Parts: sequence; structure tokens; C-alpha cells
Amino acid sequence: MPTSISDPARQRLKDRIIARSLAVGFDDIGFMGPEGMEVPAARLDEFLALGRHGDMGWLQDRSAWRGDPATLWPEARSIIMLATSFAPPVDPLQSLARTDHGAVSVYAARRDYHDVVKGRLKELAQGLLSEARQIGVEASVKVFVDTAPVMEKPLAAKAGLGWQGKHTNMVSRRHGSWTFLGAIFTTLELPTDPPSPDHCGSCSRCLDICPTGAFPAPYQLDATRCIAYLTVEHQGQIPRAFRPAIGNRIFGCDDCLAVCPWNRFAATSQDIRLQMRGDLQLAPLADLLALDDAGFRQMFAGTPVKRLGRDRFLRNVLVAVGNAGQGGRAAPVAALAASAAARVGARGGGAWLGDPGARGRGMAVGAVRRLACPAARGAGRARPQPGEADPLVLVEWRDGSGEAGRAG
Ligand code: B12
Ligand code: SF4
Ligand code: SF4
Repeated sequence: MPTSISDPARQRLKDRIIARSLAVGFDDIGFMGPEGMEVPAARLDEFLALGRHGDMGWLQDRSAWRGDPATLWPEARSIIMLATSFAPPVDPLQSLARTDHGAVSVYAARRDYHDVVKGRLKELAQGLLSEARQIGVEASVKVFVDTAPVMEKPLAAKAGLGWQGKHTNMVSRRHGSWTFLGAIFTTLELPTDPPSPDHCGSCSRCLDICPTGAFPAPYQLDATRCIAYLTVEHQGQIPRAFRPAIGNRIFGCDDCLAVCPWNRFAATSQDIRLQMRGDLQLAPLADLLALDDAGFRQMFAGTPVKRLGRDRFLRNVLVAVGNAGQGGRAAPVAALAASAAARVGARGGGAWLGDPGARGRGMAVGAVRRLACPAARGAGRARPQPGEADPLVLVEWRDGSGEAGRAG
């Protein structure tokens, strides 16, 4: 229900909410009304019509809600957008040179932000309700982070937290490209903030660095070409054309975010609940290959990586293994090759070509063919294992035959 309070009381309430947001751990906050989202809604429709969402069918499922907060919750009168910095202590692009290690993107090599941000949103929403009650007003709230049908980036831009950069993520003058977003919808009518202007200017660093050419135009992303989609959201095999460009990125990609010049104003995140874990961010590929299902779950417990499941994780690791052989770093690749030699042809858990998961088994075909290892190359020239019936795997044997022996 819309509530009736005086303008000065509304402003005081807003000030109290701002103070509480900082106290619970948010780094920035902005306020907006739920109307005026027609342009982002039309762009979402265009993105979907062009099929740029790939197999993220959930983006299409409730697109009317996603494009219009007033349809999602007609009683909402204000939207409070919150940002949490996850600025890394070192440039994550340095990890890309360690081709015998798997690089997990900055947002994922730590506790799952969904849990941390949602906890804080709930705490702040409770605080808002209690502040409102103290002035005799009853209100309702809903909190959203990431998975709800809400377009968080254009909302954050409208609430003045920053602007949607040419890489399509929200950029903040204070925190650069490194922020997680979250939203509180409320029936309270609160004073709004002006939207932030675009400060990209003539810069095109994010567009130029993208390894897979995922930006058809500035401010537009074709998700089906983005490494974050291919390694995190995509269910099937990773298309052959993108495998070399993926390098050693085994979960997500930071390139377009990392080169943004506005990051120079971002202080390293001090958030103790979101501290980065170096052991996850860059781990030896040989160790990752040795993980069985239990080992995978244990290593990535509580992080976004765990949701991928060991089957797709192995798929990604094997793409990186295939690429490691191309880099010419003899010693590290020799270690991987030894690991390959031990696994090629074996059956059961931990064995590449005999892996119980079809995605792992299929990707293993390409990996052993590209690794600079005679044993692996021998197996790569061989035939599918007796009894192999999975079409995903058979297609890898059939279509990738030209890759045999190419490496080294
Ligand atoms: C789907 C999704 C993805 C998909 C698609 C990304 C995308 N850009 O759409 C994939 C899997 C690729 C992805 C990747 C990443 N994601 Co993501 N993702 C989402 C999610 C769930 C929905 C985004 C969405 O609505 N996409 C649909 C498109 C149509 O929306 P859009 O990008 O806003 O589209 C705008 C532009 O294209 C622009 N536009 C289009 N045409 C034109 C033309 C002109 C002239 C102009 C000016 C503009 C313009 O207008 C559109 C509407 O605003 C949000 C959470 C949420 N609920 O909002 C997180 C979210 C966007 N992701 C996030 C993050 C951190 C990432 C990664 C950095 C993770 C990583 N390191 O791997 C990468 C970044 C890749 C990138 N460059 O975008 C954060 C971004 C935070 C921020 N500060 O912006 C979010 C908000 C999650 C969160 N709660 O923090 N993600
Ligand atoms: S996350 Fe990586 S692959 Fe995706 S658009 Fe950015 S640079 Fe390109
Ligand atoms: S890298 Fe440049 S173009 Fe890309 S978002 Fe940052 S300022 Fe904008």
C-alpha cells in the first residue's frame, strides 16, 4: 500500500536507510521509482529476439517482469539499489600467462556472493521496516539478487550508482567495474536520486580486449560468444571455434572488467565475508584433473563454482588442458602430459577418455589431441572406446579428427 508521510520525514527515513546500508556492509546505495524502464525492456526484447541469450531460457521465461518492475510487483513505489565492491588485490589478467593453471574469475574465487549479498539485503530490509514502524508507517519489502527476473544493471544506473559501460556491466566512478548488485523493492515512497551520466567517452578498451569478439557493438553483448556464458551457463559442449580463445579460463572471464580505466579509483575490497581465495583463483590443472566428484565438491564448497557440477567443471578444465599444450611452456606442460599419459585409455573416475560424464569424455578427445604429449596424441589418433554410444562424445571423435597430432 502506498503510504502517506511528509517530505522531510521521507528524507530522514532515506538518510537512516543509507546509514544502515553502510553498517551492514554495502559500499553504495541509490534510490529510484519503479517506472521508466521502457528502453531497457525494449533492448531486452531485442537481445532475446536475436538469440543472444543462448540456452539461458530463464531470461526469456519471465521477460515481461524482467523488463518492468511495476509488472513484477505493482505495489512497489521505490527501488533501492545496492552495490558491493569485489575489487581484487592484484590484476587478474596476470593469471592468464600461467597456462598450466586454471584461472577462476575474480567474482567466483570466493564465497558465493548470492549468499552474502542476500543476507545483507534481508538485514537492511528488516532495518527499513523497523525505521518505518518507528514513524508509524507499515510497509512491505522484497529483496532480489541476480537470480530474480529483474534487470539489475539498468536499475542501478537509473538509481545513480553508475552507468552501463560499453562492456554492458555497471561502472561506478568510485568502485570501477568491480561491483555486485542487489535490489530492495518497497511499498514506501522514498526520494529518488538522479541517474548517473555515461563516462565511457572515446574509450574502447573493454571491446578491444575481448578474446572471443562477444561485443557486436558498443553496449551490446552476444552472450553466446562470451567466455562467462560458455564456461558457466552453457550446458553442452563448448563449441570448437571458441576453445583456443578460452585459454586457461575455467570459470568466468574478467578481461573486459579488468581493463576498465575507472578501476584505478577502486580500493581493494576489504569485505571479510568476500575475501578472495588464491588457492581457488589459480590452481594447477593437473590437480584439478585429479578431482573426483567428492573432491570437487569439497574444494569449491560455498562458492559459485560448485553449482557448475563436476561434469561441466571437468569439461572446462579439459579445454584449458588442450590449450596448455599450445603455449610452448615445456616444463609445466610436461607435468600435464605425464598426468595425461597416466589417464589416457583408463576407465572410471578420474580417467579422461573413460570419464563417466559425457561432457568430460567428449572434451577429453579434443584435449588429448591438442596436448604436446606422445601418449596423449597416440590416443587422440585412436578410435572411440568400445561401447561409446553418447552422441556428444562421438561427434568429438568425428569432427575433431583434424586436430590429432597438431600440438607440439
Ligand atoms: C544473464 C547474465 C549474464 C550473462 C549475460 C550478460 C549480459 N551482459 O547480459 C552472462 C553469463 C554472459 C554473464 C556474464 C557476466 N556477468 Co552476469 N548477469 C546476468 C544477469 C542474471 C542478467 C543480465 C541481463 O538482464 N541480461 C540481458 C541484457 C539484455 O541486459 P543488459 O546487459 O542490461 O543489456 C543492456 C545493454 O545491452 C544495453 N543496450 C543494448 N543495446 C544498446 C544500444 C545502445 C545504443 C545503448 C546505449 C545500450 C544498449 O541496454 C540493455 C538494457 O539495459 C545479471 C543479474 C540480473 N538479474 O540483472 C548478472 C550480472 C549482470 N552479472 C554480473 C557479473 C559480475 C558478470 C561477469 C562479470 C561474471 C564473470 N566475471 O564472469 C560477466 C560479465 C560479462 C559481460 N561483459 O557482461 C553482475 C554485474 C554487476 C555490475 N556491476 O554490472 C550482475 C548484475 C549480477 C549481480 N547481481 O551482481 N552474466
Ligand atoms: S567476460 Fe570475457 S569473453 Fe565475456 S565479454 Fe567480457 S572479455 Fe569478452
Ligand atoms: S573499459 Fe572504457 S569503454 Fe569499457 S566500460 Fe570501462 S570506460 Fe567504458
